[in-house]
Amino acid sequence: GGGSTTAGTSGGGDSTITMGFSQVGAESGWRTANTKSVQDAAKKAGIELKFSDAQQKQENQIKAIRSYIQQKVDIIAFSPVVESGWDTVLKEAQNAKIPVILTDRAVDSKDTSLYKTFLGSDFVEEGKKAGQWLVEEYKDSTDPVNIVELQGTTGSAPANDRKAGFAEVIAAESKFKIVASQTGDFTRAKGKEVMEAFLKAQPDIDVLYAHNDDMGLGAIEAIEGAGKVPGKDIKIITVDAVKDGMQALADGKINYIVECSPLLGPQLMDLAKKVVKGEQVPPRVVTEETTFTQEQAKQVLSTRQY
Ligand code: GYE
Repeated sequence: GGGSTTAGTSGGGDSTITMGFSQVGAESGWRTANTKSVQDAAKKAGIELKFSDAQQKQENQIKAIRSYIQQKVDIIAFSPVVESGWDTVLKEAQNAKIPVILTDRAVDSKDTSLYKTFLGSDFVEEGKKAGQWLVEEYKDSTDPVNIVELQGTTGSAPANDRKAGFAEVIAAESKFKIVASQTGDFTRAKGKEVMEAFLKAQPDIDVLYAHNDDMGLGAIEAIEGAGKVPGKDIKIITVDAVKDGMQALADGKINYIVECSPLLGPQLMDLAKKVVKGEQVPPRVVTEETTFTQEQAKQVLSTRQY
């Protein structure tokens, strides 16, 4: 347990692994489901979990990681709120010989020996899937398509990558135009607020691309508040496929959702056990995901786990 040098095997037969986990926050339905998945899986795996919520602030995550180092946990896992600025604290963990696993979001550190593996989705691919749906949806039209984009948290891997993947695919046709793009911090409240501003500034919006369901759901309130019909007057594409998002999709208010699974807990605990034992793990573990149309949402809604 925490405090052991050869973790899991030392001192009086205490083989419990202690994991320090620094979560991004509680900004979205996805995050809530992810936290539950991690907590449930730790319990099931017999791993002692020290959990902290950083409220979307990098400084809080750095503090949490430093405290886990001080407590000599066996392993640290965290979901980095933004991509940059982690080298110093990761080096501190490495010097203390505490292995680190990245879950959900990536860091941009050049030195990949600073962490053992990165478990999570391929966010560029998610952005591409969103773009591909749009290309297909407008394949018979030559008219300009005006798109507004609600970005995730500035500097986060999912915001950077979902933007890039989407932009790459729609760039193939000049009719697609992103007329406004701004962060909504992955929250419902901010999604609503920014969409209200978009609607005031942009007379002609055809499509909303929101980097997560929650911002899309907030935007739906703004669109309805402006007397427009979401899913019809403005087509909406989001990412995640949490229950509320899937409900809105089934109801015709969202047009397409790219799935991003928050159920990373069991895989994280498996990887953690292997790393603590000194076993080799793949440097990158990508989550499997799909996409949903309105018809598909109606079919699977009742069986969604999150
Ligand atoms: O899409 C969003 C959450 O990092 C994949 O963070 C995650 C994203 C998810 O707030 O809803």
